Amino acid sequence: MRKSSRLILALDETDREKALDIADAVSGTVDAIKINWPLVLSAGPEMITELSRRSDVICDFKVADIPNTVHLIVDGALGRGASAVIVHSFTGSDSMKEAVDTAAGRGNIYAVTEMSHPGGKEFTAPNAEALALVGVRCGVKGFIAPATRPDRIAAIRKVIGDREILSPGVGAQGGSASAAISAGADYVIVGRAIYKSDDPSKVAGDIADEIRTVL
Ligand code: O7E
Repeated sequence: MRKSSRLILALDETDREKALDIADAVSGTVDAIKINWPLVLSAGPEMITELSRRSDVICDFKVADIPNTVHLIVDGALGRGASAVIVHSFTGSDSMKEAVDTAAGRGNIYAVTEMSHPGGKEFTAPNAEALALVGVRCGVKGFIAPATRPDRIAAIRKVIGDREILSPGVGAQGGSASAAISAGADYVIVGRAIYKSDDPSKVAGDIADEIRTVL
């Protein structure tokens, strides 16, 4: 994934045509497009391939399963053209290692350690540093840390060295792109603030400009 605007679009739009229009509008600005179950369930897994012609695609399937099932999901997503897959880290080192081994030479694995919504403070935040250490040992490319709590981005950065941090929670969830980058994130992930706006291209450009002010 290139590291230019440091902005990743979370394309949770469920209308296939609208999703493709938005992807076309912002693909020159964003460094990657992240897709999740809402778009895959409504438009089909072929959207992974379709979008991969426009941008790097990160499949945010938050995989949380036994190693064999992790292998099948990661293999399927990369086989359709994804550049990266996101997995949960709480499943443990064997599942995370299986994801990394399956992706080797074909793509990257990012691990979720702490979620950005208020409920993320209940179980994920208290365990995030320990989960991140396991992810480092398993060789993941990077981690997901919450833009809604920049102090937590800084805390995860201390544990993971120079591995990447992708940070969701900007805009609709109240987080700030520049604060997340300043706290140590490499990229921010933005969904509704872009894909629900009247002018996705302009909003993406504005967020990229904001990020540039703190680089
Ligand atoms: O709030 P939005 O609309 O900007 O969308 C945020 C996206 O990031 C959405 O797809 C959501 O599923 C995802 N996300 C979070 O919001 N919080 C998290 O803690 C983790 C993710 C996520 O993407 O995890 C993997 C990157």
